[in-house]
Amino acid sequence: MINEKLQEAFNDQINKELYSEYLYLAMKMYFQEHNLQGFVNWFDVQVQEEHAHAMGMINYLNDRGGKVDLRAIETPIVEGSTPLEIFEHVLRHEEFVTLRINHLIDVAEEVRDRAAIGLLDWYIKEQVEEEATVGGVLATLRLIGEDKKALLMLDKDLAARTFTPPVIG
Ligand code: OFO
Repeated sequence: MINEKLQEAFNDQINKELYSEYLYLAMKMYFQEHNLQGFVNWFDVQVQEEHAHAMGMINYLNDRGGKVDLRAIETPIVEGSTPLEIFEHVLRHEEFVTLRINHLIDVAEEVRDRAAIGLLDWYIKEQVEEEATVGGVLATLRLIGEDKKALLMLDKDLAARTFTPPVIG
């Protein structure tokens, strides 16, 4: 059986992962409205990744005989009205998620749940990757500035991103 405090922390994080999915879906809609189909694809992959992150935690609670408590997902608010501002928001959001995963690790360590620590090790590495990927797009957007042609070239690049279901744990 899983410790109750850790179960609560997992349930809270499941909600945050589902919120991330919802937030990126809202951002995908922004790019859909602006007809930047490569960005649409990039966020579509992001949505699927966040869903997989939530499912990884749901499956873990199930495997440990825990109780999954699905809570209301907050309305996503997309901060910013340009691709650059939106990616700044994505980075802020991922940094926040990294903090929350670190908190979850603290709880797992406090209750000495080694299996959870092993699982969360995957999540913390994933956060390093997420922040690096987002930081890369953000750096390109800063270089692009107001150059519409360059923005369309980036859009083309982002169209190549594909989703590979992650092997979590
Ligand atoms: Fe689940 O990593 Fe982004 O939020």
